[in-house]
Amino acid sequence: MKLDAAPFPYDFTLAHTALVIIDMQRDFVEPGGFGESLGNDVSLLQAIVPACQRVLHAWRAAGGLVVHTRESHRPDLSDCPPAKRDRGNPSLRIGDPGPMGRILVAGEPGNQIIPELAPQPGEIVIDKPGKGAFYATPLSGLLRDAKVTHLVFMGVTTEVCVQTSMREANDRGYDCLLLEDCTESYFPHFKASAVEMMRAQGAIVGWTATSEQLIAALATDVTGQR
Ligand code: C5J
Repeated sequence: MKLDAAPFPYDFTLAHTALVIIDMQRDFVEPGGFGESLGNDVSLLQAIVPACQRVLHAWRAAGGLVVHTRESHRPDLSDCPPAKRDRGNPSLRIGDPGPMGRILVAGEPGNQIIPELAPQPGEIVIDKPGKGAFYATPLSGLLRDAKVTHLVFMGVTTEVCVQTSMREANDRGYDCLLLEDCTESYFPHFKASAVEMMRAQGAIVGWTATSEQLIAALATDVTGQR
């Protein structure tokens, strides 16, 4: 399949590509979670949910592999370095009780993926203690076993966990595509810069395209009209 991506076409086969959805959790997207405790306007992130849903439905219908990630810590916070918990001056810190349970702690309501994008049985769910999806997680081995060589990214936030995960993947040899309208930041100018820098210098980190482009390519492939 060939996508008319930037800065040049992105070639991939569904059998060797995973859709990676980064941290579309209630803690980041809904009021009362970690994102809002840091002083952010979460409505910016909510705006991408319909486009993410359209991609997820199309990807599932085409039979593609789906990976969801959650930024998530053990209840005893043994995987949360003090440097991460103690930094800054948020109204709630990681592990503190908030309106949706303990902030960024596994199993708490706020740590779950938003219902609109909830994982289905058989999809991979990665709990990650860092920003990147590969750091201290089993993701590399799972992708190797599934013979995945290409990753299509969406999720939040563009310049933090999405960008870190895409850079980690790029260094591990994956061809990465970012769906521009399926990723968002609390800071629109950070999103714009991150998207631009990832596809710069001949796709130095990866490619970018829109959800419509991907969905159109999937539809073409499913009907065999390549
Ligand atoms: C942040 C993330 N922003 N998922 N996490 O701390 O981008």
